[in-house]
Parts: sequence; structure tokens; C-alpha cells
Amino acid sequence: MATTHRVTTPAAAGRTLALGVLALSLLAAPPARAADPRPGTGRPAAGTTAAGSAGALPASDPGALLAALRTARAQGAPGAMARLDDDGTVRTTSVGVADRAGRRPLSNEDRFRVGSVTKTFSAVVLLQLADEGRLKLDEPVDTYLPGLLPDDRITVRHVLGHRSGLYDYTNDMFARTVPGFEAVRTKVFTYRQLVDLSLRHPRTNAPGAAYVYSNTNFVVAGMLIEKLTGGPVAAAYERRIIAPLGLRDTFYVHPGTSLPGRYARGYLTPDDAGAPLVDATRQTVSWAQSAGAMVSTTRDLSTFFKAVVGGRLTSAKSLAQMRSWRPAGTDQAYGLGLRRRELPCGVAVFGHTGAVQGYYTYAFTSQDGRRTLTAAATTSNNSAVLTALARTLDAAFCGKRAPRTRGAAPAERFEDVAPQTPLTR
Ligand code: REY
Repeated sequence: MATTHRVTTPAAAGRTLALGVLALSLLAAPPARAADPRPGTGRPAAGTTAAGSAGALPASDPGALLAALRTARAQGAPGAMARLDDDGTVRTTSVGVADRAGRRPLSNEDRFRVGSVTKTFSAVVLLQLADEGRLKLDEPVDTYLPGLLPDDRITVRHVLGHRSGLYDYTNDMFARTVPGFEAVRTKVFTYRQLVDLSLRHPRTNAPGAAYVYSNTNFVVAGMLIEKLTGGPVAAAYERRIIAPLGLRDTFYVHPGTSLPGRYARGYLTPDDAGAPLVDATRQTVSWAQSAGAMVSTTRDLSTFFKAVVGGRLTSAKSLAQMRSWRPAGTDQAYGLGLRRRELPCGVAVFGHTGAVQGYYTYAFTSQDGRRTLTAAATTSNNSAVLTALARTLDAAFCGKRAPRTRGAAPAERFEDVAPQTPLTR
């Protein structure tokens, strides 16, 4: 059974809401930042116009969106959902269950683990610190965390762009999916322990020489946040992003193991075909922390990415840094904690993907933030589900517009939610 809800609000109401969020953001800004002029605040990002690109986007295709969610379910996800925010019109769609035992239908009100979408939150905090003159992107990490890394040429920018060469320790941790997960499900790691796991391996590349996605980078990002703010990352996310944007369903949960309030359970797909799904909902996510331990909803992630690309969380200069793209796989590029995907119809979208045991997430927005799609499925380690979920982006941003022709064979897509860990299906 599928549920689709459509709420149409006049575009003007949407703008009032955006202004409300802006006002709230300014009111709730910490004193240091309230005094700090942020030229990009509340204005369109550099390179966009007030009209933005949403007007130029093809109409979305709700039927294709529902079909993509149904395919994710048919491929093994107990539940799949999506929220499309299109210039004041909201459409939420969900299929399947939030809990396999209780058979409660999944809804977009359900919170879930967003995995690496957490990385964008971490990057935003560091860019705000750069705006406040407390951090320089091209400064070595060693300046702020002396002796942590063995190469003092690794800069903050390299870390935020996955170009440090720091090996991803999760490659070893999750080489065997279910035993790997069960070994860390209730573990509590320090950041330093995670960095040490990475440093047992040689660097994958010289600093700045190549893009190689690695969780280690955003563990270092978390250490930088804690060093520079003098408090836990949770407090920085709360004070700088969650409270100003009024994200009521967004939490950084670590080392607790439960999701607060109403949530969807997540089910890990074992490597052995036919083996039963493993309920992975309860875990510390200590293996990821500032690289992946956030909980949210489709609504809050849409609000967040709209605010990111709208320049409401950082200065325009910092947003331009987040959008300094390097190639990162077929039709993809990575900036600083932000991914750019070019969809088959040629439309570019901005956001992040997430994969944590039991959950896959896609959260992307158009360049001007006027159209946003957040989709999640309640299983992971299942590439067929991941691929099906990616089709929600095509449905949302390309609609029925034909793919651009690329020559004889369709381009192979490469998802680097967990790049070196083999996807089994
Ligand atoms: C780790 C593997 C995924 C998860 C990862 N997630 O790095 C970060 C992200 C936070 O990008 C696991 N896969 C799965 C395996 C494969 O265990 N052997 O799919 O749940 O979001």
C-alpha cells in the first residue's frame, strides 16, 4: 500500500516561511555570529538569480517517484519514502512498513538514521568557524590538532573534500557485513581510536592529489569542531544549525543507541543471499560519529539543504568554497561536505547521500533550493535498493524529460556511500 499526501501552499506562503526561518536564524544566532556580518545570509547563492533554476526545471513525475519507491521495496527494503518540496508544494510518499514486527505503515513523519548526510552538518559548522576567523581552510590540520596526522601537508580543505589520502577504516571494519556490524553495534570509540585505525594503513594518495571518499576525514572534522568550539559536536550542531533552522526532528545521537520519538526501524541486508534481514536500529554509530551519527526526517533534511544552498548558514564566500567541485565518479563531483550530481536529463542537484546499517538516504536540492527531494529506504547493503532510490531524484528533478544521449551505452553510475566496501547485490 502506498500513501501519498500533497499539501499545496501558495508560493508566497513558502516565502513567508523562508523569511520566518531566516528571522529565527538571525534571532537564534550565537552572539559572536550575530555580530559577524554574513554577506550570503538570506540571499541567493553566488551564481544563482532570484528567479533561480526551479522555473527551468522540468515538471516532476509523481508516478515515477512512487514507482521508484515500490521498486526499492520489491528489491528488499521493508519501507521507502520520499518528500518532494517544490516551490511551496509538498508531496510526501511512502511505501511499506516502519516496523516489520508491528506492521506499522512507514510515514515521512518517521525519523531515521541519515548516515553520511551528517558530513554536510559537520562541514557547515567548520565553514561557520572559518567565517568567524577561527579556522583557515588551507591551514594544515596539524595547526589545530598538533601531531594527530603523520603528514602536516594535509589541510582542512583536503579533509572536507575527501582529498587527504587518509584511509577509510570502515573498509576493514565492515569487510564482513553482519559480523562487522555486530562487533561495533554497542562499541564506543574515541575519535582518536578511529583515526589510529586509519593510520595503520598507508595513505591512499598524497595530500590534495586525488578524491577518495573516506569516513576518516569527517572524524577529523569532528575533532576540529570539538577543538575549536571547546565543546561536543552535538552542541555545535544544535546551536549553529538545528536550533536556528527549527529542525524539530534532528538529533545527533551518540553514544546512545536509540532514536528519539517516532522512528522507522532499519534492517541490514546480510551478504549471504536469502539470509534474514538484521534489525540494525539500535546501535551507537560510534564508528561514524561526526561522519554519520545524525537522526532526522525527510522534512528536516529538505529544510537543511535548502538553507545550505540558500546561503542561510554560511557566508556566500564559504558557500562558494563548499561548491568548489572536484570530479568524484561518473556524473558526480564533491565540494566541501557537499556533493553535486548531474542527473540523466542534465539537471544538476546538490546534497549528500547516506548509508548506515539499515538505512539509505538521498537528500538533494536544486541550485536555488526551490525544489528539494529527500528519500530514504529502511535497508542497506543492497545495491538494487540504492539504485532504485536514486531514481527518485530522476523522477523529482527530470520528470518525463528524456535523458541526454551519451553515445551507445548508458553511463555506469557509481555510488560512493561506502566506496571500498563491496556492495553485494
Ligand atoms: C559503511 C558500511 C557505510 C555499511 C559507510 N557509511 O561508510 C557512511 C556513509 C557513514 O557514507 C554497510 N555495508 C551497510 C557493509 C558492506 O557492511 N560490507 O551497507 O549498511 O553514509
